[in-house]
Amino acid sequence: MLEEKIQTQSLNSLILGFESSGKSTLFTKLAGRSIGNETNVKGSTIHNESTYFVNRNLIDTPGINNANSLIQTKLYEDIHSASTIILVVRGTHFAEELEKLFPYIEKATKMILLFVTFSDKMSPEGKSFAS
Ligand SMILES: Nc1nc2c(ncn2[C@@H]2O[C@H](COP(=O)(O)OP(=O)(O)OP(=O)(O)O)[C@@H](O)[C@H]2O)c(=O)[nH]1
Ligand SMILES: [Mg+2]
Repeated sequence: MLEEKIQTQSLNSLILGFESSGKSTLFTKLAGRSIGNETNVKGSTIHNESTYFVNRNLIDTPGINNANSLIQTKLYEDIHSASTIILVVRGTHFAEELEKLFPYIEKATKMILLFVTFSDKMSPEGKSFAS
């Protein structure tokens, strides 16, 4: 039973980022199917959505904000039980979002993957800085 739980936990990949950073859009691209909540309305994802992706349970999460403490508490639990964190950071707000996300992951000994969204909206200076 415990072994089963550890195995399940170790196969979770959690998509994490601020509201409207493009998490659900990335989930849709990786999953190959839409969950229908990729909109420009902040907080459009209100609960976790999962799919099976490359031997893992890929989880789309509600965006980080400071308003809904229940969602935030659940996020901390999910971060704790995931083996991989997929960070989603807008290229247009790269340094600021990465800095604010850091406290969520600094104590996490996991694989971290970083996806930069909104690269189409980045300034040429920003793009050359990031590359
Ligand atoms: N221009 C541009 N728009 C994007 C990009 N990625 C996502 N979007 C748009 O940004 C909006 C928000 O995207 P979502 O994928 O819903 O963002 P989210 O992080 O899931 O948002 P919440 O669930 O509300 O936290 C949608 O209208 C997307 O079409 C991108 O790389 N470039
Ligand atoms: Mg979403």
